[in-house]
Amino acid sequence: MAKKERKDSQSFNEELIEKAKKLGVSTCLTRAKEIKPCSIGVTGACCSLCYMGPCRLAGGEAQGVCGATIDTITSRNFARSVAAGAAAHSDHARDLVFTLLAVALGKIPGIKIKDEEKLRKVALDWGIKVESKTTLELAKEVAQIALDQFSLKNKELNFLSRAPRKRQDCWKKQALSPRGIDWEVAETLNRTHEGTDQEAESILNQALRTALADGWGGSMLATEISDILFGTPKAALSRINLGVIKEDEVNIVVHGHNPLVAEAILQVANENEFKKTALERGAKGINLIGICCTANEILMRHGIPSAGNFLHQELTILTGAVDLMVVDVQCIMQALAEVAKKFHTKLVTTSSKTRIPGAIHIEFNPEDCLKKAREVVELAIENFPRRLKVNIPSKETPLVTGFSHEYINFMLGGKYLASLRELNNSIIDGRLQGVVAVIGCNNPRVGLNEGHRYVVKELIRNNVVVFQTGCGALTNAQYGFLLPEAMEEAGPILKVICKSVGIPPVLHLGSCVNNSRLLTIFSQMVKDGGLGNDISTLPVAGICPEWKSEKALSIGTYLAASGVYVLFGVGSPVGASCKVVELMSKGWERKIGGKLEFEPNYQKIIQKVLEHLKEKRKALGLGPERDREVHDIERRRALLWWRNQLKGWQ
Ligand code: SF4
Ligand code: MSK
Repeated sequence: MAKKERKDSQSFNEELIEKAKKLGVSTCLTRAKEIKPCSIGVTGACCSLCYMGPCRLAGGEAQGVCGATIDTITSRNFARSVAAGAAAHSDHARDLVFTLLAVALGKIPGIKIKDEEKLRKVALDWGIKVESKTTLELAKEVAQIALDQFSLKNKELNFLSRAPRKRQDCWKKQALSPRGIDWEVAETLNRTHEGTDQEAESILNQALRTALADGWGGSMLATEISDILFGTPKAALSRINLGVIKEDEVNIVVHGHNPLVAEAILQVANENEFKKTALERGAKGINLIGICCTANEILMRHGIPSAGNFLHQELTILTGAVDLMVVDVQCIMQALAEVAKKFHTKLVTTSSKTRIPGAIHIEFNPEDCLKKAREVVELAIENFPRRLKVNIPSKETPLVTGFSHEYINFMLGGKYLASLRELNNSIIDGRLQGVVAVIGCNNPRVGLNEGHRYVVKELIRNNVVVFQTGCGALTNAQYGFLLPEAMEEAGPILKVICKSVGIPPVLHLGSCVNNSRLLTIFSQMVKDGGLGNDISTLPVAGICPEWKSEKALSIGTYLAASGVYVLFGVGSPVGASCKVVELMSKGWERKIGGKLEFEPNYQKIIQKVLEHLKEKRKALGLGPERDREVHDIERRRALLWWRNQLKGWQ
């Protein structure tokens, strides 16, 4: 299955790239070939922090005008990127907190809290008394405490208490426990200002603190509050690829990150009035489609199909069938406006934080989101008759999505025994070698998703269960890896597990901010027992094969700071400094149990990760896979039947 999808998926991308060339439109894929990366900046050796420079340090001994060394410059550049990534995730979270507050105060009558149980759980985790409080009262209290997380002064972030005790102690011992989210981001900018912190290790410590404020702060808040507001994902079937765009319907593509815009449009697009107007305009209906992480959010919660990943944003417009593309924040290419101009497509921005020249701006605020969503849908319907020639690749690939932390617990233990114990047991008895999170973006410099496809294929072949998020998940969904049928590419034991539980070998956990689900899952794996007393003792790892975003650097750093070995593909933004490379690898491993390395060779990434899982297993005394008999579901049923018969005879 996966093999067949792979070929088709590539071929129709190429078809549209050809179309772009004929129309004289450039895409990120063509621009990535034309623009070579700066050979000095690519390894972090360029400093532009002040106007005595920019200073480009080409040799190991060189210094900037201020005397800054290569170690200082690369660590400062890295820390600044982490701060930018943390700020992006956390500002996204802040917008959701304001949405929750607006709902709690009754300011958005059309939006209701979907997961009251999760609201109560978060409230209890935070020590809020839940008895005798209404849902809206609790929502207000949770929102207010969530807002405080951005500016905490003498307290640690609330969600740090989810981490295993040993991890919390490690952060305390190393003075890494983050304070308020905004505090850490602002302090990173100050420390890395020209003439401030000049010691690489100290600068990197601040990068760790800031990343932790993202993972256990901003990203976790964004995940939990989105679940409370819009529902905690459950397994669902959906589809992906450009073929989900429909020739005879009004196509609205939602792109970006904040789920509010997409949720509001989804809600109003189903109103009868709009369905009727769409019919009057000659369309059979209204088709909502996601791109990038907005796609992940609405795929996970509603099974809304996705046209693809980060690399597909320009290609969707090139089909000529997108009546309107609506964007909010992050990962939105400025080139979209130029591509849209060649077609009838309306490009709509919705956030004051992301204005694009040439786009129509319809600003969404929590209080008026449904009204603004109606304006967007109306505009899309109006635009439908203006379509010219369309060219929609016919291929679409089915997928299974919705593996929230809660759903994985339910899937493995049912409603009353929900836990990750079964996952731990499979690792303990050697059926599974471990768990690897494959995260992050697509990078057009890598070619058509070679990295994501290769690492996932190799991991499942080696009986490693894969959790995927972000655009990587959308990529491998296109290759059929998010389907139970992909078990045919898995190692024999993982295949049997997938067959008996009824899951794909690659589980889709959601968007970029949903990487915080990994922290919750890894913490629970420790608590559920048998795999040591810290995240750093688990046979787990993270791979970010095709990173491009500062957010990816923040994610990788918070996973490392939480005790995980993380490998990034593509290239190293700190490669200019051997000292910084060493500090982030062996140095962090000694200090915090996790480490971050950059390795452009995908075969080596897999070798290193498998070796790491083996070492972790050995340290736990688990050894290699046990020689045991594995049964598929039919054989298990037969055994159960015989056991019951025997009981009856005794
Ligand atoms: Fe150059 Fe120092 Fe200014 Fe950086 S901070 S640009 S190294 S003078
Ligand atoms: S959208 S940050 S390309 S995963 Fe979250 Fe995709 Fe990376 Fe953007």
